[in-house]
Amino acid sequence: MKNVFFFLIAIVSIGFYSCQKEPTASFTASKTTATVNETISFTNSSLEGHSFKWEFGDGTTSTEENPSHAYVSSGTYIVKLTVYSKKEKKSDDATVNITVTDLVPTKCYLKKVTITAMPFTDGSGAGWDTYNGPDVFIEITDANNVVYQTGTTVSDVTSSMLPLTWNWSTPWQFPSLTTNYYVDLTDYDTPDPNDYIGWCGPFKMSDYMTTFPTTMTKTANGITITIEVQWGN
Ligand SMILES: [Ca+2]
Ligand SMILES: [Ca+2]
Repeated sequence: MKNVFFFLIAIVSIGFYSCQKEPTASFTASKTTATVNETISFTNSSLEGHSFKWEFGDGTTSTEENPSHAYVSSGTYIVKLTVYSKKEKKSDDATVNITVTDLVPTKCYLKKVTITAMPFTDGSGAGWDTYNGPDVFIEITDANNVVYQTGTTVSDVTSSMLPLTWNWSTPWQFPSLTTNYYVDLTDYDTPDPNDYIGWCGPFKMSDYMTTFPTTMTKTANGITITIEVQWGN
């Protein structure tokens, strides 16, 4: 009698067990390397899954069967899918590593030009303005003297007024990343004649496209200029 009882328990257990099929977790990602904010789709290929829990490795989760996700910062993330049987009696999980990199900038914008040094006399030792300091304005030019941008004039500049800054409230996009741009300084006085003080540069953005700095400094013709840029796409 005792044996029959245990036999019945065993039958019931096997019956119950066989109702609870073992889930097997598996999935694929549309890409395992992505850039920031790029959407990655996940395709669930799990077997006998009744419900799903996705952990994207950045603190976010989903219970969708086939979710998609985008990462807001670079890094390596482990995506974990946990698959549950009915009533979550059994589970299995699978993981995939996703590497997220920052988007490489393809555009550059000028935000600010700062003059930290400039000559106050010409080659003959004469001042730019007979009466007082030079009235300085800047132009962004190229090697062919095409003028792309012109900064407002700062009157009667003296050395104690340095550094002089020009800001672009709307950053100006460099039309080409491989062109040498220059900052030209001119003294614009009346009635004293206008004088070309000199150029500083060149600034060629492609020279900076491995480290993507936001400031670059050049010295030429006694002029030292720092430009501030913004990278974008
Ligand atoms: Ca002058
Ligand atoms: Ca002046």
